[in-house]
Amino acid sequence: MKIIEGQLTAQHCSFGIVVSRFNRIVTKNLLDGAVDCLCRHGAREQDITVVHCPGAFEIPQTALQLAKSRKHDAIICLGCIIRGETPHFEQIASHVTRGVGQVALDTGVPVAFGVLTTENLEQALERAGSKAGNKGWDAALSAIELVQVAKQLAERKGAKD
Ligand code: INI
Repeated sequence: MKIIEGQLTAQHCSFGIVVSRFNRIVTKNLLDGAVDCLCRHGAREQDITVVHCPGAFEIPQTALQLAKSRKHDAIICLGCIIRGETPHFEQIASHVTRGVGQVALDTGVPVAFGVLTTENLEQALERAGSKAGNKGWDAALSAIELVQVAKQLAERKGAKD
């Protein structure tokens, strides 16, 4: 039986992070968490590129450009959509979810999803570095795992089992 599993090391890997400014009080914590996770797993700060975009709606288009640059082993998408009084919450949430997934499938670059969708600001803050952990940190860890799996699959390609 062959088992392929990504090691949790970010050494010698390059990451692009797309983070939206809307609900910045939350997204800055997601960004801090993601960078902390990458560095704790061996990434160097100079191998991390952070791109800011206005809101969650713009995350997929920004991530697509970053992925197409082929400069990063993985992209991490961070944002925060709060239902609150936002009538188009569902539309933005489904657009960003589908769009980010599409970037990964269209480019083949691993993309991790760290976009919060919550009912209110309190829930969002809980998921951005307080009692419910930090979803930016979690997304970065997924990105590391995806990079390592992708590397193993690429090495295996062409080699006889
Ligand atoms: N963008 C968010 O990232 N989160 C939100 O909660 C949000 N709300 O509530 O509207 C939001 N809207 C802005 C949107 O993402 C775009 O930036 C804007 O429509 C300009 O294209």
